[in-house]
Amino acid sequence: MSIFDELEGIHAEALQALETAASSAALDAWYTQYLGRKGAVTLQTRSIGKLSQEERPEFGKRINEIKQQLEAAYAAQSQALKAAELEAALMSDTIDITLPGRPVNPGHLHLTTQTLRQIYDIFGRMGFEVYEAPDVELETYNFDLLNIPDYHPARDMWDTFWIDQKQPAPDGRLLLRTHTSPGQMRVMRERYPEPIRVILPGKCYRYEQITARSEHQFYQVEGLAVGKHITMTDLIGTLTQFVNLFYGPGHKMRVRSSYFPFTEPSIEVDMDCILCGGAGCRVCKYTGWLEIAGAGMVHPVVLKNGGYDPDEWSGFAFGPGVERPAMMKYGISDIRLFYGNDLRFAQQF
Ligand code: FA5
Repeated sequence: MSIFDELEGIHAEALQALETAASSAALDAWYTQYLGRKGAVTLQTRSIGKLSQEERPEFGKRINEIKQQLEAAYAAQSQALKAAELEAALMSDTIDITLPGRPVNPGHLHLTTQTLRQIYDIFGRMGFEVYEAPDVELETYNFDLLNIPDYHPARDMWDTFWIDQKQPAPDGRLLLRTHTSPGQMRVMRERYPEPIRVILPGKCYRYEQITARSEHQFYQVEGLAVGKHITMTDLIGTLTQFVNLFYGPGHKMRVRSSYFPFTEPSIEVDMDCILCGGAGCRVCKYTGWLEIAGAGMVHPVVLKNGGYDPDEWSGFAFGPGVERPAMMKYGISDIRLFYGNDLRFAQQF
């Protein structure tokens, strides 16, 4: 077979193969096989040396013609394939508007937020407004002004996360508030000489072991009332009303003498165990009672630090948590479930 015949054979074969290249990948392979650097047509140019001087121009011309034809055929086929592929993609992407929609999960408020809102609502009805104080607090507001100086052993009641300060701040050391009580001082200093009736919700932080009952971040809702004739009876009446509205009517409440440096006298408030109705169970440690808040009459030193003359003014304060009351109300046995991000828990409320 002459070199010319061989060339024509390759030409015919390439055209036929092109017709069967039905995908971009097959087309690329075809191009490499015939027109690529080591393709069959390209390699034919090397045969030119085997021809006589007279035959060479004719052979060269024919190779060029074939190359051009194949390039054109390749371009046409490539365009046709792309159009077909686009058409197929468009067909498969077609939106079938008759299909039923996928349900959208809109989410809902977290149990902590729901509980906070219930608490705002209850105290709002009793005339308390919401006051927000900072999470990052000065040591002096969290402790000293609340009658807990540096040397005071009561500081051990609140294990503290201190803020790492590169340079000492002029107003003293910073910390993450260990309770919402420093807000008492902020609101008093801002509002003097007006009477006060506020709740101060917020997150508290304690360098504590995490257990089923204790988190190192949790919420409290501080309550503060300051006026001219406020007594312990007002405090107990307010808390009784809270228990009735939050847990439902018919609950018993009791107060026990306690100690907080910023209240005098101080009390611990208990209610009958919501799970066993006071009969005694594991949750109430078989006492029939559950602690719901620390409270007391605002200490004269604290009133004075807030700008209020204790001979003229008096006040009460209380500080329940939020998660623990919610645990009691909804029968939740482990506080860690609140912030574990398990949807099976969150979706129940
Ligand atoms: C206080 O923090 C006082 N500031 C409360 C107070 C305010 C007393 C005003 C008098 C007047 P205590 O450390 O007991 O007190 O915390 C109060 C409530 O916060 C507890 O009853 C509990 O509900 C909640 N609490 C405390 N520590 C944790 C914790 N680690 N995890 C979850 N809740 C907690």
